[in-house]
Amino acid sequence: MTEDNEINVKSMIETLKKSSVYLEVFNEYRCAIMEVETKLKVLDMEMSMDREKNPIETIQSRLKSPESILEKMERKGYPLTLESMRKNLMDIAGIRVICDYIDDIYKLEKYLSSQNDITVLDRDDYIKNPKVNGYRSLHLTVEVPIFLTGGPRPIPVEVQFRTMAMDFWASLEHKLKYKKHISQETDIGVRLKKCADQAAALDKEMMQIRKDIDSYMKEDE
Ligand code: 0O2
Repeated sequence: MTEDNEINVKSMIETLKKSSVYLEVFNEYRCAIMEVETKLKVLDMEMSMDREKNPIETIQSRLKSPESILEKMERKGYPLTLESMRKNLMDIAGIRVICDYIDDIYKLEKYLSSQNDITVLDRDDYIKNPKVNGYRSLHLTVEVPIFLTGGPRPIPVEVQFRTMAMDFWASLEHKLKYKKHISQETDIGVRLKKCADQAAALDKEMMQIRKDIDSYMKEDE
């Protein structure tokens, strides 16, 4: 890309950010994030009654930036129109749910997916099937209606469920490898994968310790 083109794209993005269409569309995705976040917080509160401990450690949300939207649409070869963005990009609204234990992830997924107004569009279980680099998370794309003055509008939201150990690894790996093309076969790739496997072993052991403590407490009652 020449410098001229770069300036063009940047100014186009800046103009777009100020347009009413942009604000309207992005507000819809913001509302969808609020809807799903509320559902997760309600589940977290209810599930905490059983165990005296909330299953969710933190919830983070983000709207994909226009720069990142443009990059993804160009990379995937999608037409650069609003209609195509709505149809093809499922991760404009993104929520990351950090849980204590792996079994909490699957419970939350089950309770969220079974709600009447939620439609699961896609599911990638990178916990049962980690990526070759060791990345683990459960990705769920759900569609949720937002209720506007003109009626309901279904909006997709990508929800990533992770444990704290998975998040620790993914956050550092993202920072370490960001914009660097480090192949999986290199020493760095192999060592990062080893760290991901160690984090997974830690998750498994912590969950087992929690289960052992639970059964010990039951025996004691
Ligand atoms: P951001 O800012 O988090 O959105 P894509 O990769 O986006 O072209 P797809 O199918 O949506 O296509 O990708 P995928 O791999 O199912 O999920 C993409 C998101 O998952 C990434 O978003 C990351 O948040 C996370 N992710 C996936 N793989 C890895 C990985 O190997 N390492 C880390 N650290 N995170 C991963 P983006 O696009 O990075 O940006």
